[in-house]
Amino acid sequence: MRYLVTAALPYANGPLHIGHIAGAYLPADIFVRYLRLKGEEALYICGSDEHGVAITLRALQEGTSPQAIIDKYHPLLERSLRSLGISVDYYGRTSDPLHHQVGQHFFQRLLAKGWLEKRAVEQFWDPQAQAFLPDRYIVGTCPHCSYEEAYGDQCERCGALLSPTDLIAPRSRLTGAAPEKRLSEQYYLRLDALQPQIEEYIHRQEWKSNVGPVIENWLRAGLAPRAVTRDLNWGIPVPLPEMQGKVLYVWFEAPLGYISITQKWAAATGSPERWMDFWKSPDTRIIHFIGKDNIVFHTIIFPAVLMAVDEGYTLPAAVPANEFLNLEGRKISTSRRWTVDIHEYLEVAPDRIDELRFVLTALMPQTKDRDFTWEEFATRINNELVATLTNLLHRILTLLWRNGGRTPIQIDEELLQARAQAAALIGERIEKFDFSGALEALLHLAQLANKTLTERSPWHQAPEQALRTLAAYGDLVAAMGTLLEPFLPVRVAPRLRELLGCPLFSWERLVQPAPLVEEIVLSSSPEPLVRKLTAEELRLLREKLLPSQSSGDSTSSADYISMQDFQKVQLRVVTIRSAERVPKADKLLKLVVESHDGLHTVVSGVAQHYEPEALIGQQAVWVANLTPRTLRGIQSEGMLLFAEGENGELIRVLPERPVSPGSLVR
Ligand code: B3M
Ligand code: ZN
Repeated sequence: MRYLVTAALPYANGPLHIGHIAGAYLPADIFVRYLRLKGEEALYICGSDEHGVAITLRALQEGTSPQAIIDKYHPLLERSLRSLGISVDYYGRTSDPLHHQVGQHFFQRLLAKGWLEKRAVEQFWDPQAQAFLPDRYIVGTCPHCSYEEAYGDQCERCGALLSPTDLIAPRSRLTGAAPEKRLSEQYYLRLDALQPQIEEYIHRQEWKSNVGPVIENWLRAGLAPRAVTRDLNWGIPVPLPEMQGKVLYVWFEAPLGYISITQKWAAATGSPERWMDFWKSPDTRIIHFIGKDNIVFHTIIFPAVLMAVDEGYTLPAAVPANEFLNLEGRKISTSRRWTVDIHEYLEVAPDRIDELRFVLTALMPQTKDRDFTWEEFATRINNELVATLTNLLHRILTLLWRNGGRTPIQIDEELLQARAQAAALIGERIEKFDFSGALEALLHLAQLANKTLTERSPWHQAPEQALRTLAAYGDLVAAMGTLLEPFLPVRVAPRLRELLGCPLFSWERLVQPAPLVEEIVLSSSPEPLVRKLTAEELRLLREKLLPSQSSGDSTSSADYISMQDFQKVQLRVVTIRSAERVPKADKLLKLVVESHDGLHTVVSGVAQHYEPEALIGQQAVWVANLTPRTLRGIQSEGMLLFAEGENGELIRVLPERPVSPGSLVR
């Protein structure tokens, strides 16, 4: 069996932060390092995702070109990953011409196979720029709070979900011109027709507990055709003459980057054909490490595309998506500068990389969101990594050094069995994508060794006796040089092996209760492998890396409203009784909600974030006393509240547990 391991291609419009690392890049790295120690052929592929509105918006905001944006962030992303010991075999980029060819080939193949259909959809046009405008490219006055810089998809000040038609005096962010409505032709992938094949694929796989239900929700709601082209002048041009000025939708082509980057890797090795060993062979398991916001793209859309092109592609064998890592109790957000960026961490604590890997593994959001705090960063390092793990090694090695620095090992059945069982359990948990559980098993082995060492107390023994006692730990210490490798590969594991003069052992040997070495010979005086984090260091980390709110988003006095004003807003919890799409408005849903005084109709701009069926019976927070307005001919009363995720997804706001419809929110 061989493995192709990928991690989500980060958008080249900003730096990597600890949430990205804990979400996808670190779990993939632990997994691939472990596979290699088992002697498996494991290829780790990643690269920059360089197309899409996310990139062009950033260019707009910085008054520069998309090319300048990706050329600024692509190297930073790769450098950040490699500095963290993320052992990507090839880090590519989707602006590469080869990726364009792959994207266009897939589009043409789908078209030829009849899986694409053309539709005319209403879009906004900038007559001056002669360009179609994504909703976020339109700005105007918010109908709710009169904020004059509200975007066409959402008002940043009051959070209202908007459509460009809601804005008062809408204007293009490109030229200031008033947008016009035009029909624009786009190609849609017929996911509806592909649903039977997709369901057959989904139901023959195992899915993590936090992934399966998300997929089932989408399947149960019924897959709708999905746009694979859009009006943008940045991305992979649609390879059809009549589609000038249009590009492939970023989420259609980005996963194809896994294939094009594998082709780049193969070419770089001098054997271009080798990419097919990973993408067109039944002997390969393809595993995509991603964050939960990318589940549908990796488990439904990408496999559907691979099946539909009918060119013998291997489908993903597992998509172990992680949940989100929060920072000090709040969502990490690059745009709101509430983040710990990797390149800044590397500047402040360049010799504490394994420590960050250790804490992010311990706090890995594998099946639920987790919270990173600097307090816990310090306690995990000092009380677990140092006190339990590296102190054990330091105690044994310093004592050994003081007693001559070398000794034949002594076989201690209890410790040998413990090491073999721990190695098996660590491997088992890694193979189940339970990386924090694997780390716990490693710490448990260290706790057991600490306990027996304290009981035997070689420091109270005469030198010869002490040496004999220490000799029993020789095998364990040698094994640690490899057991630590998937987790702490940047300094701790290599330094331990260097001190002992030990190689990396194959994992197959670690699970056998047979000695790995005959003697231990220390190459130099052992210094602590990890130092405790001092209060001063912690203060410095907090100060430098726990950012205050940037002025752009902090609430300045100009934005304050009086309590009297706020009390005018009537918020109530409602139950959604029905939900349906609004014809010719692919962002709107018509909801009927139940409050204390009966039923109300609300038109909500969440059709691209929620399938109607998924909302029925659910509760939400309703702004009850907004002036009713007519949207697409429907009288909409009030609005429901949704929070914005880091990648712009919308997440329903609801009470911690169900309450009776109409309950006031105070
Ligand atoms: N570029 C980044 C994200 O949504 C997105 C992943 C693409 S993976 C093919 O986290
Ligand atoms: Zn507003």
